[in-house]
Amino acid sequence: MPESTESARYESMPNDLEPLWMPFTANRQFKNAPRMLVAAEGMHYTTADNRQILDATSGLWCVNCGHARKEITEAVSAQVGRLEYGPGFQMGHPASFEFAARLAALAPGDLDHVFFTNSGSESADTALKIALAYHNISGNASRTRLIGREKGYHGVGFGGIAVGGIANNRKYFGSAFPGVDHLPHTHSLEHNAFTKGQPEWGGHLADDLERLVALHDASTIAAVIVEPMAGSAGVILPPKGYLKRLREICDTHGILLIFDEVITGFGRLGDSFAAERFGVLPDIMTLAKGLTNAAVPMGAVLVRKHIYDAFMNGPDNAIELFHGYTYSGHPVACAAGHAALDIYLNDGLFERAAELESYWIDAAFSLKDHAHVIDIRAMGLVGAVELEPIEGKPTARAFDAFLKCYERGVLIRTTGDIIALSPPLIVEKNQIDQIFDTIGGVLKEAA
Ligand code: PXG
Repeated sequence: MPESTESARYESMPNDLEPLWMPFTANRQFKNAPRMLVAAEGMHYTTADNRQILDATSGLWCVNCGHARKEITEAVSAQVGRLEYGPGFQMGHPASFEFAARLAALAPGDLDHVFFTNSGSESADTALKIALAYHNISGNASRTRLIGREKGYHGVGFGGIAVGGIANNRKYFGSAFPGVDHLPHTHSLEHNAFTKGQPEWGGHLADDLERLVALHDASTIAAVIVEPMAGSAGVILPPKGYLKRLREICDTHGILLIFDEVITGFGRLGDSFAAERFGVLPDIMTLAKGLTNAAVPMGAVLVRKHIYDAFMNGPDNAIELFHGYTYSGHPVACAAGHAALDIYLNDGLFERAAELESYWIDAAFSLKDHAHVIDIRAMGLVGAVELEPIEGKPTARAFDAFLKCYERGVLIRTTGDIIALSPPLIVEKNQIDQIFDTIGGVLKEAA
């Protein structure tokens, strides 16, 4: 294809928007007034009408190093030319082993074995399957029950929606998976509104796991999965002591603890992982998004040594886990992952997020007295501004703010009536100001 035609394909408005069924999108509304992104660099997107949009959401919480990083582009294109694909079943290539070793070294404790997937959803399903299989091969085949949490998001696979706790993501799809139960969520405007950082109230909600153990018996429970900070539900930070308490109860009863760190991994909370930030070691950790800076899709599941070792008992020539994807450990994704990890470490981006935290929190709290703001939550470089829903029109107030911010050059994300913010970790202070000034202006006008 001549270059001019090719660039037209990627940089101008398409003739026909109809055939694409867009994910998690109001298709007809979008197609009536499309918001089309054609390029990106650093902190900004370029739109089809050639406007610069400040990215306050790292795409979908995933472009933590900022856009179009040259190091990643070069690593990816070199790998496509060197080995674009190699089978991952019964064959290997160096980049996946090297990347697994680097992730194991970065992860806390003995989370030292890595299973590669292609997305956060696949990571969640993989983690749940590993938990079930682990108990099965360890002589505890009755441990088949999985425990999630209300408002949890673990992607859209059947396992993920079974343990997930967002009604719209589950209600159309049958009972999904038998024997699942849920802990209560920890969101409370009554007790915790406008808390900076981790809330004081709610640590005791972890004790509900004891109630589920009493109800079902520990011998039936395989694992508990939670996001250390609930992202999709609107940035719900863990109450003080909550995660430690979950860890203790899991230890008491031989239940595996899974942290879904698809959003919290790679610096979002001012540390490599939430497990580090909160000082609680899970048995299994799921990753995706920032793993490759989203340049190539990839997910990963990290497991502690005793879990991997439990599988390594049969004959040497037996496949130990009947699970995997055509693209597990894809060479091009590994190349992107290596380059992203280099950037995180060389540029000190996790530390940068920690250093900016107090500036970020103060900037977020500058919106405290705006009309209809009923809560602000923030930590690391993540934050939420919760708005009072318009009576009879839930989500409308936040979506209106989303559209107006986009018109004014700032990309935010909304979930329900909550504005969720997660800028790339390269964000500058003046850009933080721009994000909250723009939102503040929009809220003031709408009031
Ligand atoms: N676990 C968690 C904690 C997530 O946040 C997934 C799993 C699934 O990842 P994949 O790669 O399969 O989408 C996610 C994804 C939002 C939003 O704005 C959140 C996600 C994805 C898209 C939008 O709330 N989280």
